[in-house]
Amino acid sequence: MKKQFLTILGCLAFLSMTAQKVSAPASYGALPTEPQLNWQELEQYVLVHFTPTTFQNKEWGYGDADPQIFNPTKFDASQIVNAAKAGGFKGVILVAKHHDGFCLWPTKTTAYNISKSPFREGKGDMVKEFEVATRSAGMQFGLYCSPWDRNNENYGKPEYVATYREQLKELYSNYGKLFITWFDGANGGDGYYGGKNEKRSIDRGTYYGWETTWDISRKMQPGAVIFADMGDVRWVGNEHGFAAETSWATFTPQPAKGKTIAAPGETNSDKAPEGTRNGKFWKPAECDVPLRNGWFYHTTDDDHVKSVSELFNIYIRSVGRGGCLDLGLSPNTDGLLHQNDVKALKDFGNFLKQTFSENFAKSAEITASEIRGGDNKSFGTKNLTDEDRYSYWATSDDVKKASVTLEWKKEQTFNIIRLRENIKLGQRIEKIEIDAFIAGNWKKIGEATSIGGNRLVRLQNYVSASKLRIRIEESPVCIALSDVGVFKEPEQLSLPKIKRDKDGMVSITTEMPVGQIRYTIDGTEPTAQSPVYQNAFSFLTSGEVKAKSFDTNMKSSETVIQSFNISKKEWKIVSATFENQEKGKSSNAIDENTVTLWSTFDNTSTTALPQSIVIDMGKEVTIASFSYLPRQKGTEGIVKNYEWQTSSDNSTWTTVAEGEFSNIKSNPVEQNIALKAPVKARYFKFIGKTSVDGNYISVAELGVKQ
Ligand code: FUL
Repeated sequence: MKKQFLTILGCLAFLSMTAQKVSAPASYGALPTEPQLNWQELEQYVLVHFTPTTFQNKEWGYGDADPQIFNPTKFDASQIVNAAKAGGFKGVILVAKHHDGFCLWPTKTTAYNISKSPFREGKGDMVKEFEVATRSAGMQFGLYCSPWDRNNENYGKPEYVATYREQLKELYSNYGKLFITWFDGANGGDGYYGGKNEKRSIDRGTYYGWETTWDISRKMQPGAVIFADMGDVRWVGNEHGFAAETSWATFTPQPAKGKTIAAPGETNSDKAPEGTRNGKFWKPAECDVPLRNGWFYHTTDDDHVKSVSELFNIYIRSVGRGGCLDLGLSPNTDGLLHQNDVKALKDFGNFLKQTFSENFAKSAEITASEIRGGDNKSFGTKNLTDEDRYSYWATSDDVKKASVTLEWKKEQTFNIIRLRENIKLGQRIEKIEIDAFIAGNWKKIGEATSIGGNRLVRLQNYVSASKLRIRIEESPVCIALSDVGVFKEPEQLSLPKIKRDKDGMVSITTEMPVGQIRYTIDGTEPTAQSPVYQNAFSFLTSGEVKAKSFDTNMKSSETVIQSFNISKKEWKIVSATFENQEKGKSSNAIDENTVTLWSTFDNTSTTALPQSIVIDMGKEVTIASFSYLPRQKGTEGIVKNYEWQTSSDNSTWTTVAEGEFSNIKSNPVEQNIALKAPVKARYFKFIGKTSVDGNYISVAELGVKQ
């Protein structure tokens, strides 16, 4: 008995010794919380914008819409949610209140809410309907409640902050467990404000008392991450959905230029795409981007739904760089997603499935140059393919450079390599290189910097090899890699690129040779019967050119659609309030080149806004809409409040459009402003009344559609 007891004791001592020998590596730097880990695992979710603003065909409601216009007679939350699910998205964030202030739930805090609309005869709760649809699809739910409220009469006063906090409390009490609570950076400015129609400026750093406000979130929704410029998950700094090639999950937020506190809307976002190596906090990037041009539905964008290639490119630059992809969905006035959006999501989801269904790493024999503890038990390479993000291959404390080699019995063809660290131990690896064993030699085929929770290295071409080696070249501490994946994305035909020059000549090319390109100019979908593209052709009107590549078996690519304004071949500048040859001459505004600018910037100038430019179109044109393309790099001089005037003689002018380009600073896409009724004119004047940045204006291109 005694002997047996001693043997057991001996075994236990031995086990504890070996366990000690292979203790886990110490963690490194800032670490993620449980809600951040949950967020990381979701990888992709959607953000739904649907308020009276949809019915006003705007991007930012002013706060003055009559609730009666909110009448989506066919609304079906599950149609929207299930379309997102088909796209591979695992969560839904609903904008419960946007900047227009209209609450999609029957709140007690303001009369400006869904109960005053015809929706479900005033008895509806759209937040609930979305929540139920989301949970029945097996997805997680999140909410966006805009801090800025252009309807509330108290906005700008302390009373509003109290109201806002009450709104959050209602949302946190009645819609179950949330995975995210989203705080937008746009706040303060002009609005309806209970009929006052004025500008209300706030101090973004202090007005909302963010610490106190976020305490409510933390207490009532402890499982939710806070999204904000400097929240638990940071805004990536653009609305293209792109993190930088090197993107750290850690970040030390800095206040915006001239400010002392980093707050939503006032954090320096220059460094947000990259994050901060060894930053103070774990704040990975959320990459938000709408499926269409804007966040709200506009009929004119029905043909501007992102293609599978565009979406996959975004996926690689967001999810593939350790961030999450937050894709904007915009139901139409019926309350449904348009069929083009549904199709794009389904095709994207299928593409993801095809790409990631087979992980070639699973059939490889994987060896490592060194293993913590010396054997394959606790920290061995088997952990690299078990789909568990937190089991991992590790090296001994002093081994900071190491490699893993994957070997197959026969050659494999692939183009995507996935790497994940066990981020519970922090973000460790700083640089890796990838080699393939091709024709008897090791050849370097790729490299990457930040790894973190998920890193996808997409090779330019497919590689066929029997061995693949990942070399970890730089890491301040030992390695804790949880995943190696090897995948092949489905082969795709090279897509057509459609361009038009200043003379109105359209050319269509592909990067790689294809069988043929077929195209249409009447808005219809190109088919195998459409004209074959041979030479550049003249296209002087506004409209769409659509093209598809075909291979020799007549298998076709996705359709590429290029919208054109009317050709500017005959256009001339009549006058511009300011000419600056060096910083950007006025003719740049009509040169069909989206990079060159007309800019009124001049250090010595005292010229004040508004400023304008007059254009002679050479003949009378029937104008249905105007367009303004802001600069694509930088924000200086981007016009916020605009006016267009027309004239037939360059002397009598009529104002035909005026308003604000909402959200243009964060999402600088072409702004198309439809006129109430078509106008005939030979001359037009574009007036920039205010700018989002600086006391001057800049224009990349001006356009007209018939
Ligand atoms: C922006 C907002 O101003 C837009 O309207 C939209 O809600 C987007 C997701 O965030 O900053």
